[in-house]
Amino acid sequence: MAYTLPELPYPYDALEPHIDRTTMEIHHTRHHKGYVDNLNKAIEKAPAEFQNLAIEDLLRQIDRIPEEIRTAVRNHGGGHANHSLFWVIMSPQGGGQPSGPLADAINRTFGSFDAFKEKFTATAVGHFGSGWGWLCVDGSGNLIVKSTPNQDSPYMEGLTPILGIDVWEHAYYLKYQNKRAEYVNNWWNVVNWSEVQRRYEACAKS
Ligand code: MN3
Repeated sequence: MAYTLPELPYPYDALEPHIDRTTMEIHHTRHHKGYVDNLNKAIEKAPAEFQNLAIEDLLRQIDRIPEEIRTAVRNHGGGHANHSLFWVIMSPQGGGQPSGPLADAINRTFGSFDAFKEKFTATAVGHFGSGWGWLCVDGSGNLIVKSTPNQDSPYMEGLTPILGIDVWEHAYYLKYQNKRAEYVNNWWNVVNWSEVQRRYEACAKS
């Protein structure tokens, strides 16, 4: 079973003006597709136990993947998982603030939603070079804000990402050029909190 490029749950222009149509189309049809194709090429050479795994389960075992293909799985498998999450935690009906158990956990952990937002923004904007900013849940249910380099995934560290922003230049350069902070600040307007809440609550149950 090969990994496949997921459809976006909205049209390419749906996140305008915050993320432009051309960026979304290139990002999905070329960048994400490239990660999927290269992951499939790498995984063909993997032992049977690594075939047919959900991408999250494959990445959780990154240290057990044979060395010849580990870097390819890290980069392209991470890229596939990261982008698959990224598309669904955004929505044209996004923005605002979370509610329910996630809002309570954010207040408990960071003091307030604004303090969380400030920390997440500073982490994403301040990450040097290509990478991702994340809100993750650890094995004890704690919330963690962090960044990862390149296409490294929080699953590789035993964390479950529930919100993430791509801060590779390909995610914003056409519209924002070098102004990453402006991109990150505008991105909050498209965050799909109901999906992030659903993912948080799924962690709490498991
Ligand atoms: Mn990207």
